[in-house]
Amino acid sequence: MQTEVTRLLGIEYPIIQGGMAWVAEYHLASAVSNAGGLGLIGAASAPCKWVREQIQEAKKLTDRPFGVNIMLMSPYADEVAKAVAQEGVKVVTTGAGNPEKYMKMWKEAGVKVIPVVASVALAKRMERCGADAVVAEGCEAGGHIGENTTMALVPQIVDAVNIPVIAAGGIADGRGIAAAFMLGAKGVQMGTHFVVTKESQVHENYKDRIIGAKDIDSRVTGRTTGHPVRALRNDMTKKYIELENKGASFEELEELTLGGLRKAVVEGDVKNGSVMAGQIAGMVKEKLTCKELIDKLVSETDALIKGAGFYV
Ligand code: TUI
Repeated sequence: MQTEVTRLLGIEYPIIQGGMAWVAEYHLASAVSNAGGLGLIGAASAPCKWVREQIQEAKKLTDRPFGVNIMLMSPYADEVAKAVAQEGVKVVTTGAGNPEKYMKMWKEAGVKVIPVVASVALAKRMERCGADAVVAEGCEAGGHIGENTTMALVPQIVDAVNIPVIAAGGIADGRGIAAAFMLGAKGVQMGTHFVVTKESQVHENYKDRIIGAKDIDSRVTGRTTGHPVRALRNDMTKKYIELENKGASFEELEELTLGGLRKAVVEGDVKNGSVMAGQIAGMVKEKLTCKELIDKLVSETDALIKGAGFYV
């Protein structure tokens, strides 16, 4: 499975683990990198000190490349952006914004930069300012999302830029990876399936909620506030959507979700917390190790790409 993405990043398989807030910590990231993919530490809204410690711990557990995802709405984004360059992190991905102002610093430090984008316009802008690749994330994904589906977004971005495109959103098995390749992607990023891996440190209640989810179990909150977020339905999403339909203020809605992801990931409160997950949760049925998952993804994809069963 050598592609432009494996060559760019010096990894074995073009499979990137999403930089999920509260979920993507060093145990998970190093396990994914050791299994031949690219593990990411999700800086989310965490203080810079936490991110530095995570990077140092990951370095102890893997000699292979790993990356850091910078959530651009974080109050610590400026500090973390500098820290990753100083710590010699090989790859940075960004989410929930435009990372243009950090690009020069990262390129000078030799960091490979892969912004996550949800539109053709931002993909083109990222290519112009020196991005090495982009992740095109469709709205099947969990967490903060854009408007377009992966099926519609990926080929439009592939046509618009000359850098490699990595598909994300709605991918959980070899069929999804093979489909992404057919759309012109040179790699994939997956989140939800990695949440339930053995190395993932999230509360078992969160993992079990994903394993038990059906195809229609996710909801999007925050469409009215301009911050749409996909999570599995529960008391929180129900209340949120009711309030939204009543025209509640941004502050009222924020109060409902404040700390919600931590509540679900750390405390296991999957009723009142925010159980962010993609539409593909309904397909995730097993808690595998990262190596078992990646080996399974690679053999499923290989079988499809090499033609076995492709035309039957
Ligand atoms: O960033 C993500 N997913 C996330 S971030 C996150 S933390 C959070 N928690 C609660 C509320 C809000 C965020 C949870 N999940 N994915 C990458 C992504 N980026 N998806 C969509 C975008 C995006 C959207 C708009 C990127 C850029 C953009 O516009 C930037 C601009 O200036 O044009």
